[in-house]
Amino acid sequence: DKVSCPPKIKPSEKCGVLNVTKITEHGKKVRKNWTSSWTVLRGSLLLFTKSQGGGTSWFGGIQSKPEFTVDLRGGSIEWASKDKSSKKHVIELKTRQGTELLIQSENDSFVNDWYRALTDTISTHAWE
Ligand code: I3S
Repeated sequence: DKVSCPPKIKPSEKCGVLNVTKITEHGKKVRKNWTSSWTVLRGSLLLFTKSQGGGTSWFGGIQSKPEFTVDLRGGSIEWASKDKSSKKHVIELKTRQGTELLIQSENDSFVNDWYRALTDTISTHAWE
């Protein structure tokens, strides 16, 4: 699970490979599509790029062209209930824009770190 962050990442940013799927987009339910994504937390933004070659190599794509980005300002997170996914360690993230994501990893301490980082980010930017 030890993967290094891309060279251009700043110390204030957090990155890692997570399994991600949208479940709702603009308030409408969408079909799940779990993908392994390079994820970078940058300020109040969470950026995702599809990881390549099994998720341990870095291709620099996220710096220039993230596959999608969500703004955490005004969002909320919680641990997903069992009916949301059969997977373990699943975070449910809801954005103010009406996008809902599930974020998961088999590594529970890794997911706990992300949960904490996302919670901190949401509360830090609560009044923006
Ligand atoms: O919530 P669901 O519909 O049971 O989610 C599962 C499906 O999306 C399934 O895909 P298809 O129904 O397109 O074959 C995925 O392969 C599963 O991973 C989804 O469930 P989990 O429990 O893994 O989130």
